[in-house]
Amino acid sequence: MSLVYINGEFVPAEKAAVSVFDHGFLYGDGVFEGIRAYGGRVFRLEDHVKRLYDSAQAIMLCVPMTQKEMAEAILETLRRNNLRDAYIRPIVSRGFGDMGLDPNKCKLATVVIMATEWGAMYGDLYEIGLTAVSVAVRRNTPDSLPPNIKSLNYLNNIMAKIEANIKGGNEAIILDAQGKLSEGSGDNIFVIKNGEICTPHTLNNLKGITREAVMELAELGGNKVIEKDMGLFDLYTADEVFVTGTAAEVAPVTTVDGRKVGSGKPGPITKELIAAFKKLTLSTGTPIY
Ligand code: PXG
Repeated sequence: MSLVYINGEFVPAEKAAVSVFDHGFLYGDGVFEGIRAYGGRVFRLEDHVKRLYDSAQAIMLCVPMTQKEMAEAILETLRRNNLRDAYIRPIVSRGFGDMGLDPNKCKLATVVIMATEWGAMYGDLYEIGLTAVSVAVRRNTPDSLPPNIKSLNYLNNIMAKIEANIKGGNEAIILDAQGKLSEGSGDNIFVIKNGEICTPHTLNNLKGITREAVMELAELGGNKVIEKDMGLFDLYTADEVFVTGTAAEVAPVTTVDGRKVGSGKPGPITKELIAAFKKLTLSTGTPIY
């Protein structure tokens, strides 16, 4: 049975519980990360911990441990669960409070770390490509809830996912309030046209760690990634499209709103990046043991 880290203790999964008065549950007041381990190494652990603390800083949430202690707690959770290939979910919520939304009523943040065995998210879709559909729901604006905060309030993304499910898509394409491309429900988007690899700026989406890694890999391969504003037209007329995320990894998109992308099969640059990313995940990272 798996063990869950809760406020410094390891608790058996079925007993791992947080109060219903925790503001993470009452209001989605908290932040989280999604991290992967490959072959006994945690991919970009420090970057994920840094982003967790940046998210916390943005909502004025004090994490009751240092970044170094958090990284160590993540590694220890993996060790206690004897994991080598895993998905790790650290969560920091505002903590126990009363029924009012005032965060000042919560004296101490709740820290939870869960880890589970995990393989490929999309199965054979990495060969075929995903079906993506644009959705009516728009991404939260940066002046209401900045999409850069990986907060426990994921309803914006979940609304998009619900719509994608209804429309029969594997992933949602979310636009911002101006109709600019932002991201998928849980991944960033890349668009390739005439050999040029483009991705939206990160003001209207989460600054993905996989996105960053893929940009580095593209550059190493001699292709600089251009960050720019794009719209649906750019997706409909692209040669290749792919999404990136800790869960999704690098996943080709071969249909957008019923339009075939390029040849309708995963394109050559996408395939190269999938292979390079796989190599990177298996050859780098913080050793667990
Ligand atoms: N955008 C959003 C909105 C995300 O939630 C990414 C981009 C990719 O970021 P990273 O750093 O992982 O490359 C994410 C992260 C899921 C799931 O079940 C996915 C995420 C988070 C939680 C659940 O697919 N992706």
